[in-house]
Amino acid sequence: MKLYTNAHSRGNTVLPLLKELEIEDQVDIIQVDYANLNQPEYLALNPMAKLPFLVDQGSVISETPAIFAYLADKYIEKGFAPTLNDPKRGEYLKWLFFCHGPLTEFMDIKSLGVSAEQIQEKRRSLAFGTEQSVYRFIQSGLGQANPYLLGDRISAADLFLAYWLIYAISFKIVPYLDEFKPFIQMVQKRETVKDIAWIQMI
Ligand SMILES: N[C@@H](CCC(=O)N[C@@H](CS)C(=O)NCC(=O)O)C(=O)O
Repeated sequence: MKLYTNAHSRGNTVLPLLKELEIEDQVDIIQVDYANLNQPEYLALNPMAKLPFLVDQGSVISETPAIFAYLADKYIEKGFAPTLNDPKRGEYLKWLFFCHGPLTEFMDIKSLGVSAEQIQEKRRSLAFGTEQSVYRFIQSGLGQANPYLLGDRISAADLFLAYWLIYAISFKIVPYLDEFKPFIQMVQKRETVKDIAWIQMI
């Protein structure tokens, strides 16, 4: 497999997953400058001209949560994804999709400086609804976490949510609410991320 990424890209979130799955030796890391993403060789792989993307046996997997889901399924024996017939799988997918959908939209809208009044006015068509509903959803999920989102085993969804929260909190898009702390601190203590500066920066 080849993972196309660079030091500034959200491809950084995939690197600890490779460690967690113990597959670092099976993935070549290809460094690509953002400035080169519009070259034909990269556009042929990802017409979005974005990083990261993973290539496995001729298939191109772009979109970070798709890479998470793909790798966790490919190495399902490592326990980072519930199996197909596990009822927890629906909740697992819910968290991956929530982070990539409503949470990402919310963060983009906030970082663009859209006012609370505009958000309120457009809330029915915005995927995240309101700021309050985003926090309520995460607080409720973490309130039921035991200690991970799906119970006593960590999954790729925990890693993905933790990265998004750490990123959003460090950029002051989201406040570091008390309800987030035990979960984030638990993920920060994992051996695979202890040397990753941006994950430890809050
Ligand atoms: N939806 C994509 C977004 C990827 C994305 O926005 N990547 C940024 C880096 S974090 C990028 O490649 N930016 C380079 C550019 O737009 O020139 C995902 O989740 O993987």
